[in-house]
Amino acid sequence: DKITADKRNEVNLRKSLIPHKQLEQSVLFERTTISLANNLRNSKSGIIAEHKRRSPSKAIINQSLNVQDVAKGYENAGVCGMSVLTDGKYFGGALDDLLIARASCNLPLLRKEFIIDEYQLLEAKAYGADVILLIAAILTRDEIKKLSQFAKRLNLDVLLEVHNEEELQKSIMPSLDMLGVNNRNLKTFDVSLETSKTLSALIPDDFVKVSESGISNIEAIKTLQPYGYQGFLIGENFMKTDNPGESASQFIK
Ligand code: IGP
Repeated sequence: DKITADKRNEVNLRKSLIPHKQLEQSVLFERTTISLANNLRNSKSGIIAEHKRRSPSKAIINQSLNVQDVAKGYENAGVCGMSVLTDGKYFGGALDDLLIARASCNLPLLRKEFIIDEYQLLEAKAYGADVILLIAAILTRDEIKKLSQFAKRLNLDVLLEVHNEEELQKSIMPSLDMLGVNNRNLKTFDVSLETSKTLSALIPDDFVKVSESGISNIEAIKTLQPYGYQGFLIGENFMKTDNPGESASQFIK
């Protein structure tokens, strides 16, 4: 589809400008990564707080904050990890946002991106990520396998995102660490926590369960925990405020 075609062009351009050897030689490539999955298994809050300037569903969320302040705020709040949108076209993010977040905090960082190529995993590593997102809706089972196995070789955690049972069934494999259920319908942008509730029973226990999108209060988390969710990916609810770190801290006791 459209997003995949856009990404293909972007990745080809990037590859021609920065060869993969150069990424592999960057300083951060040697860094020891931090496991978000382990953090989530050992934490009560389970919050993964996102940096997101805008989105296709909401237009502008926040354009005035800088990544450094947001990262430090989230870390001080005590979140388990931070998600950084690196897609420019749809979300107004950049790989440099990831780099700045890395320089500003010690949280495990998720590169939030439409990953379609192993080259983007080398970029994730070179720019300081600890975790990568794979979206079942845009990948075949073979692609998920190839990309997740490559990520594991780079010591990156893998969060696999699904929206429905079919995507879940096609994706289950041992090279994944976390299974994320996206509560936002990709076509209508409607959010419903029912998606997380329905799919939870189908996720094998070896994976950390993460509920993504549309979480706007602590009650939502309390509702999802009995279904086995240990991770809660929250963007807009924090980013729409003047102080995302302070907003996140209200979710953590
Ligand atoms: C965060 P929200 O509703 O709290 O801002 O959602 C996160 O789940 C959302 O940004 C997201 C996303 C994605 C963005 C989930 N999966 C895939 C881009 C691509």
